Formats: sequence, C-alpha cells, structure tokens
Amino acid sequence: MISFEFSDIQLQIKEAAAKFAQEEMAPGAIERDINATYPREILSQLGELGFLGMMVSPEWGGSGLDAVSYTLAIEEFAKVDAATSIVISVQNSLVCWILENYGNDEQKEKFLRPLAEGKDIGAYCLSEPEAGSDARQQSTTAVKDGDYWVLNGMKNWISSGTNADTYIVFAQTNPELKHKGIAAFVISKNTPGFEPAKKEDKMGMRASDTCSIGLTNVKLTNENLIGKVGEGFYIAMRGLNGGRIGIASQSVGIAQGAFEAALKYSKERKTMGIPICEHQLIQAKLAQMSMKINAARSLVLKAAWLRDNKMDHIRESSEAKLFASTIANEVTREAVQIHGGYGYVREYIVERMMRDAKVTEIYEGTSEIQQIVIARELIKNS
Ligand code: COS
Repeated sequence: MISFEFSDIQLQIKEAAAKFAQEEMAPGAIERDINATYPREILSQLGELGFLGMMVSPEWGGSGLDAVSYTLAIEEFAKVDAATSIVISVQNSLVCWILENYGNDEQKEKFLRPLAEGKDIGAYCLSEPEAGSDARQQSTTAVKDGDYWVLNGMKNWISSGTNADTYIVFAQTNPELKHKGIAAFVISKNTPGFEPAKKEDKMGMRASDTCSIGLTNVKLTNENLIGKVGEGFYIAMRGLNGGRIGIASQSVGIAQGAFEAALKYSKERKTMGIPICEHQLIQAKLAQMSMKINAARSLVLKAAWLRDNKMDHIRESSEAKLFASTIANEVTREAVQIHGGYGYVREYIVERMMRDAKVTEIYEGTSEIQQIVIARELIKNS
C-alpha cells in the first residue's frame, strides 16, 4: 500500500533544498539564463551539502537517501532554477546510479566517489545524430584491439557535456547483435580523442550546457567497461527509468514555480478596479493549474515509491514524465498569460519557465516515446 506520509528525513531534505534554492539559486537565475552561465559555484555548494550523490550509499561517499527524497529536492531546485536542476538530475539518477549499480569496486572508487562527494560532474552519452528516440541504432563503435577498446563516433545533446569530468558512453561492439552488442564505458575528461564540441545555443535551460561530443580513436581498457559487453542498452534503459522520475519532478517544480508566481501576481495586479484573481476566468486558470500540478506530483511520488520499494516502475516512471512534462508546458503558458505583457519579458521569471518547460517533453525520451513505453507495458502485463 502506498503511503504519502513523508518521513522526518524526507521533510528535512525538502526543507533544506527549498532553503538553498531560495537563498542561493534564485538570486542569479535570470542572469545565468540570459548569459548562459554555468552554475559552477552553486554546484560545488550543492556537492558539499550532499545533493550530487543523494541516492548513493555512504560507503561510496553519497547521502544514502531514497528516491522520494530525491524527487522532493529536485522539485524545489527546479521551482527556481530548472537549468541547475537538470545537472543535478543527470548526475544523480543516471550517472551515479549506473556506476553504483553496474560499476566494479575500482570504478566506484575512482569515478563514483568523487561524483557522489560532489567534486566531479557527470554526463550520460546515449543520443547520437541519428539515434535519439531510436536509441538502439548506436553508430558509435567500440572495437577490441588487443587489450584496448577503440571508440569512434559522435554523441549529441549531452547535458553537462562541456563541463563534466566523467562521462558514461554507450557504443556498439558488434552491429550483428543489434542492441545486445552495445556496451557502456566510463570515460574521464581529457582522454585523448574525446572532444566535447561547442555549446548549443538553446531556447531554454540555458545555464546548463549541452553539446555534441566527437570520439576519434579513443583508447580505453576493460577498466573503463561498465558491466558486461552486451549489457549496455539495458543499463541505458534502466538508468532512464530513474532518470525519467527526475525529469518528472523537475517538470512539477517548473510548474509549481510558475503557478506560485502567477497566483502572487494575480493578487497584486488590478483590472477594472479589482485584483485579477477575483475575475472568474483567472480563477478557472488558477484552479486548473493547481489541480494539474497536484495530479502530476502524485504520479511522481508513486513512481519514486515503487522504485524505492524495488517494484516494477517502467510504466509509472513514463506516466509521471509524460503527464508532468505536459502540464509543465500548460501551466507555464497559463502563468505567462496571467502576467499579460509582463509575462513576456525577461524581468519576470515565468518567461524563462515557459521556455525551460519545453525540453521536458523532449529529453530522456520524448512524449511520443513515453506513450510507446506505457502502451507496451500495459500490453505486456495484461
Ligand atoms: N527498462 C528496462 N528494459 C528496457 C526498457 C526499460 N525502460 N526499455 C527497453 N528495455 C529492454 C526491452 O525489454 C528489450 O529487452 P530484450 O532484449 O530482452 O527483449 C530491450 O531493452 C530492447 O527493447 P525494445 O525491444 O523495446 O527496443 P525498441 O528499440 O523497440 O524500443 C525504446 C526501445 C523506443 C523504448 C527505447 O529506444 C527508448 O526508450 N528510446 C528513447 C531513448 C531516450 O530516452 N533517449 C534520451 C536520452 S537522454 S537525452
């Protein structure tokens, strides 16, 4: 039975995240968006507080928290600064999770510990120019040459791509085996032949860097291989089952931030002699926004609870991501509408939030892919 009564620890994490977000992240968020400035200082503070290895066991330098606490924290961060929250989400639910669950002890000591302690930043490299939704079509190759693996190819849309220290890269070792030939590797920055390219100039999430990465004769050994050859696609997908919960929490946070701004504004702004919150059409918008956010949050918590309890959550994770990202776009659009002309200028945060919301329907699996995942799970389990 699912209980949404939070533990003291979960509530403390939410409170600590909210305080940090309000005091440290909110102040420069508009400028970081305008100038596309990476939040380096904020991330190092978050690392010291344990937010960059939230679910990693203390044995490896993490905070040992559950996925519910993680969603509560991501929501608070995204409420004020979605761009920083994506760096936190990728770090925790993709990179740290994969290394902790599939890495060997040497890899955990060398790569996971500095990530979990917040000293390093991680990136997840699955997408390619021709392999986005169709993630099986990896054309990055990993060819065995004596004791070495030699990787060649191109990765695309890599969050934290220019700023990360540690990269998880998926590559095809034997095209005949299709997805069963894919392997996962961990690569340090500055490895010869591993070259992050220029940052993308994005519509939203501008303070987080996204780039393509070229791999030219990148020489690795088995020390870089995560898990077994042929396990890579499954590692990538299982990582995304948790990653999608992170994006869903981020979407709820963006929506909640925009809603709170719109509610506040609607009480201050007057038209026809009364605050606009007294107009019924504005009231209808506020009611719809609040209801959708609460429904989305319930889906997120359910998916996180299932994950914490080691129960199947592929469908629930995709449902949470699909619904939360959809409503994040609806709610931020309405928040701009409630602000009228002021919502369309950069001085007011809802303008940024509307732009930030868009990518939640795209990354870590588009809304179209989430519907495929949900339908397949329903059919498989019926
Ligand atoms: N969790 C665990 N295992 C999964 C899985 C998941 N979410 N999704 C697929 N798998 C497994 C399948 O069970 C299947 O296992 P078998 O080899 O034992 O049959 C295997 O992986 C291949 O899956 P499937 O047959 O479903 O592959 P498809 O190519 O038909 O579809 C989709 C896979 C489309 C669901 C997958 O490619 C996907 O999620 N695409 C989006 C990728 C994405 O999110 N990219 C963003 C990257 S971060 S910006």
